[in-house]
Amino acid sequence: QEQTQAPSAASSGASATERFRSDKKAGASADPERVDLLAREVVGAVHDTIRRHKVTYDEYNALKSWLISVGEDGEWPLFLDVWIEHVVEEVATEHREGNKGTIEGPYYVPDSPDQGARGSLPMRDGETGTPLVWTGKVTSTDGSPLAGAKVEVWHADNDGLYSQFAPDIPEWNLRASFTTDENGDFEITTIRPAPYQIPTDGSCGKLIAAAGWHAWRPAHIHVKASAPGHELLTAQLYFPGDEHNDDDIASAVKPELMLDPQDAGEHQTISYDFVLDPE
Ligand code: MBD
Ligand code: FE
Repeated sequence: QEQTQAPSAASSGASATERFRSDKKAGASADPERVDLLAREVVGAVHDTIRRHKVTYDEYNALKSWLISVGEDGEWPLFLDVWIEHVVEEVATEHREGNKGTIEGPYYVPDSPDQGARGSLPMRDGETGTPLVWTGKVTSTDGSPLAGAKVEVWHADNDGLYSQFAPDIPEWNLRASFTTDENGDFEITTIRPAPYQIPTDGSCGKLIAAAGWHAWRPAHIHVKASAPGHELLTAQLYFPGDEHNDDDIASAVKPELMLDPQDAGEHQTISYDFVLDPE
């Protein structure tokens, strides 16, 4: 795997913490009975692991030290979205008949600039990467086209970096929203993103190194598709042949999310539609 520049923990980890706080995603406090049940079960699962594997004081203190540093680095959003969110997503969307989705991850920013039904993600002059032209349609599960649906797209650049989380990238670079036309259609121009390595210099990187894991996610395009009266779909789209499609560190790849890019001279074309579940 070609080595890409890893964004520093200080920039991408801490920005993800600020982002999460300012989006006010943290919901209202849960029902005390739920808190009691869930907290007891999670703590009990830790107790079981300690007994089963005879965890030592050295190991307990290593955990304590690591947990403290995850917070100091601002890497809780990264840790949770990489190792926990995929199961939350699985449970939250198991009833759906429309498109499969997957995790949001730590780098979504709401209110990206709207480009209408057809247009390009904002990018720098000479933005590196194979140009991609993506055509698609948004429909409801009964097949009816959804006009005025919103398709929000964000992805890493050719160095695996996200605008607003890595330094020195224009604010809305490779982030945009689109609104489907009267037939539910859209056409999006962008570049192919690179595989993403989660920061190796922070606490999540320390865990990965200590456990002998790798830090890679396959190249992916993040998307949210939404329409009035329908459930919000959050997904990521992947490219066939990526060496990390089968061992994504974030466990977020599904076969239904695989693209089928076609060469078309200087660029590639992809076709991917969204089917949304009525609320
Ligand atoms: C990413 O780009 C991402 O999508 C996820 C889920 C976690 C870390 C970085
Ligand atoms: Fe991502």
